Amino acid sequence: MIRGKFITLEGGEGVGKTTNLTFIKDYLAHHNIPVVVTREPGGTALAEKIRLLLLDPHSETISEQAELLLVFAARSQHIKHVIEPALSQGKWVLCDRFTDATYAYQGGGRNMRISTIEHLENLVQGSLRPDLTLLLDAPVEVGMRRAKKRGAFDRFEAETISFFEHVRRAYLLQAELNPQRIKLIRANQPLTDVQREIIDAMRFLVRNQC
Ligand code: T5A
Repeated sequence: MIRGKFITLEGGEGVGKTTNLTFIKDYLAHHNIPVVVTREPGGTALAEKIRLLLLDPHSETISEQAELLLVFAARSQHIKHVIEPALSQGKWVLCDRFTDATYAYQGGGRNMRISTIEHLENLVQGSLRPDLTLLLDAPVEVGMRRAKKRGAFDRFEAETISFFEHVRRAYLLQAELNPQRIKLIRANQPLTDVQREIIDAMRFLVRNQC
């Protein structure tokens, strides 16, 4: 059995990850590629409970360290019960956020040590890394304006503009450090143009599969 491919979607708040997830799923289905769509934090019953804890705007103050460990606890469950089984059955996995979000939010936003994140990444993931990451990038104000339309903010969305500028910068740094894996998509354009860039970024991986 040929192992499936692992694709992740990343970017700041409201840049259009969820919107484009369905588009990518349909594109893969069109090429007869079986795909599991999932998200982080979340993807299993326990990991979804951890997600609720992390996003709850009314929770007690969560320390930066507790936040980081909760993110990786959810990820550990997700990898063991969803991601690895699907990949080893030859399915592709399309995931709304993964560890680049930890580098961006906990590393960039919360200023946690990158070496600590790397250590947890190696511990929890072993050699598992995405085959392709689509990084949707747009100015912070654009994403926040779009996210605002959806209503009440969660615990992260209630952060300051400066926090999100740090998140964006950390994402762009990840792209610079991993140019083979991370493809930058300009999300501040009409949806059809965003989706054209997504297809361009995915073509190579899909062509090799067909
Ligand atoms: N987190 C997560 C961490 O801190 N560390 C971690 O390791 C991980 C994995 C998860 C939160 O957890 C944090 C980061 C996050 O704060 P989430 O729900 O995954 O939360 O993330 P959000 O960014 O909150 O997801 P959103 O649903 O807000 O944003 P999306 O999915 O990027 O945006 P989407 O698709 O919902 O679009 C927003 C609006 O914009 C419109 C859409 O129609 C929608 O109304 N839109 C466009 N409008 C015009 N032009 C375009 N091109 C558009 N694209 C979308």
